[in-house]
Amino acid sequence: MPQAYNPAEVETAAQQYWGEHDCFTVREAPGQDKFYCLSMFPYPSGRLHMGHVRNYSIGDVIARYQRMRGRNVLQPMGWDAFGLPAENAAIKQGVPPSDWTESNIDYMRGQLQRLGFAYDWSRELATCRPDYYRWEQWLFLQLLEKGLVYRKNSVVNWDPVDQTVLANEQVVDGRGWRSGALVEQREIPQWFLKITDYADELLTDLEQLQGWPDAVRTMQENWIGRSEGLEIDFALAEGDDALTVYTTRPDTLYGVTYLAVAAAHPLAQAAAARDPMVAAFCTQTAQSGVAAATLETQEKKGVPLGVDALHPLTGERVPVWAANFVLMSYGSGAVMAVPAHDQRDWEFASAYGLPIQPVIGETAAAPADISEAAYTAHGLTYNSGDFNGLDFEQACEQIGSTLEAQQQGRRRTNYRLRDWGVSRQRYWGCPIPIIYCQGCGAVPVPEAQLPVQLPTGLTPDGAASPLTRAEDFVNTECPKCGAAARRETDTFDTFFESSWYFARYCCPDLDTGMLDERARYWLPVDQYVGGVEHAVLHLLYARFFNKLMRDQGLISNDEPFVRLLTQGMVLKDGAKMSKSKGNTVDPQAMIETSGADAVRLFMMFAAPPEQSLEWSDAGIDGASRFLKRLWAQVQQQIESGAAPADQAPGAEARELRKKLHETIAKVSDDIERRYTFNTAIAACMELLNAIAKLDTAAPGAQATVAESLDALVRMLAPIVPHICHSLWQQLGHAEPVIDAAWPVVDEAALVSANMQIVVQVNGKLRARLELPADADREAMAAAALADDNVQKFIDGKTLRKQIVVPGKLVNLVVA
Ligand code: ANZ
Ligand code: ZN
Repeated sequence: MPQAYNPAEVETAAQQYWGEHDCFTVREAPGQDKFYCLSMFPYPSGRLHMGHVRNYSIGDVIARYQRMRGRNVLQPMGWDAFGLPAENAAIKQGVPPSDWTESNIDYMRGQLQRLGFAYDWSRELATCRPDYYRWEQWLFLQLLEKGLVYRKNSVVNWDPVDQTVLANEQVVDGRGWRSGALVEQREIPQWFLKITDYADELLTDLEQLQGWPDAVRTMQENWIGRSEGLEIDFALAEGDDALTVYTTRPDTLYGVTYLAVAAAHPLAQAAAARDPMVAAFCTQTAQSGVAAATLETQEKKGVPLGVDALHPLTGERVPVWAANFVLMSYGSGAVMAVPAHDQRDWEFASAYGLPIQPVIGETAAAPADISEAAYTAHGLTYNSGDFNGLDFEQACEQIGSTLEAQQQGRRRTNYRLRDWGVSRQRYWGCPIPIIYCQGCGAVPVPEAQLPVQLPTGLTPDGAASPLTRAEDFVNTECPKCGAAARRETDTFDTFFESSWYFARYCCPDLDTGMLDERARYWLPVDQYVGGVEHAVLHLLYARFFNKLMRDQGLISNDEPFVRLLTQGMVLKDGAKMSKSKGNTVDPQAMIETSGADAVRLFMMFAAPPEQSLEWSDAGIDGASRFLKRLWAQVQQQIESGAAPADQAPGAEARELRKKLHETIAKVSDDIERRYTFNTAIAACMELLNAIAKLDTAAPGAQATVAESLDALVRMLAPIVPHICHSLWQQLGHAEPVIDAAWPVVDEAALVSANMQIVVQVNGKLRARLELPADADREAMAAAALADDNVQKFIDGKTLRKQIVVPGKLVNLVVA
């Protein structure tokens, strides 16, 4: 009596087996190829969503596949456990963030286990635990010593009613999310990491990342934003001072009609002290926010400073303005405005009636038309003194050299990338290990006193961080002079934790250091899988931390992630599944009704991993039906007993074998190189159909079906591991399918039982014939001569010559 497929039973049994045999705990095995497969760890928000299920199914398929290819595979899992949602939940429900977080972790761990992911749970980490964050406090202090950390004033969103700093996402239309109060910009001292010291390496090493999607590398490149240009000093008409500007278009120098500085520039500030109009403009600009995107689109506004500068080549006077589109934090906070060839300058000049002087054209004979908009393309110089008729490179070179010789110019590289402000005025994060002393200033916490533990019992109420009121935490002694002192109450940006967790998984139990030699064995991560929403910041910070840890002598790899797969979104009715849209499907319910394998199969089958996936209940049913068919086919095979020995396979069996080995080749390539798990599954489905179709009475059928099912179960094992675990056992194998070797292509089987040949008469195609693959020259010629159509063309003529190319063609020469 064949057993019916019962997913719940099969899945419990497989998971029990993996647990009892500790199947996924790994150790370093020097000499064996290692493979580190990592999926981005989740924020423990409460329950898994479909995006998680998809992400982790993809990672698991790759990990299990690599294991069957004989690699020593590490696949860990953990929790990105600090962050704002825990504080929000605490405010709503009155529970401390630690309790909320830990109970979410317990629930979600159970869900991941129910899905059968092959994680080494012995390495599980949660970033909110002191044995983890202690080492980032340690690293921070090392960097402070090295001069890679500094403190400076920086702007935050201040809610005057709740008396608290707000994260950007807590500011809704300029108002505090809870109080509704108008948010103010305030300057407070904050800690920064000098990521800009690594800007150049972060950019050039993108070259190494050939296993990353091009789009992600481009996004990183743009974010770093390297720009090569010239710094030019414009002497001020009165006094000895000069105003330095940064430009990437030295070729347009003769088109400068005014200079513009940021409102925060010292020259504007000095003018503000004299002139109330300037003062009013500066205050207003300071309030209106600093987001780069708004700078591009906002109305161009400015005010003249009443100061003139001198053009470094013509000596002409040009007025200096303050303008809201100039950023204090970029270049020198001042620009030479060329309204004819820069659109922002053009809009500004048009608004304030400043002259627009074209100096670039498509030909040297006439400048471009700039009556409707600036001409921003490169071209030839015009109306440019000694520098007419030059192209962009020539003009930059010659003008640059001239200014350098005058000591009024310097070549310079700038980056858009800013240093990373890591201070957050939040409770649920890693404490920044600093103590403030009246006498000694900011003093690092001595290494022996680490970790600085976050008190876990506090419940935030929406106003200032409860840490600032936790007197036991705040009050301490200065490590230098012993005087009463106060602890830093800011915590790290939670990107801090996620920037190095991939390394800590290698040695999560280490309590004498951040990393040990195990990290050198496992790193870099061979395959990283996660959402494309992390393409810029998380990946950039992780790459940065990797280099910091390398320069600290902890690891030796330059880059953390060799290959990156960015998975697409899960959609429902064409829209992103999300709580706010109310269109979520809870994976838990699907797992309970259809089983983990069906959910995994559907996820991997419905779309290639990098594209969005449209959720469909019918799709889940289709997946279940396929699993039932697979199960039934194996049952049938088992019932039919052992294959008769020494029965030579006939043409039909040989065709199935050919299909089998073609499938092995395709599935291997689809999983390993192309990541197209959907087409791999489609090929497996076709193979199952071909197996079912083969007449069981055909010569050699049974042995070929046995071989095919053996391989099919192994090929599907990474995707639907539970059912394959069971079927593999039922097929009589002692070792579990997770340790079975991936099937190997038999090249000989790929050769078809038949071959196609063409027949020509006097070089003209007259027939195509299908012959047995082993037909020799005589058999080919005989078949050619016997063909009806060929007969028509040789009938009544003399056969002069007969050319046979084995396996290909027969040419009959007649006269
Ligand atoms: C003159 C000029 C003429 C410019 C022209 C552009 C086109 P990237 O490529 O991003 O480095 N700029 C320089 N500092 C600035 C600041 N602090 N705030 C706003 N804009 C600033 O851009 C460099 C260009 O951006 C510089 O080249 C400068 O304008 C402007 F036809 O100088 B340019
Ligand atoms: Zn002191």
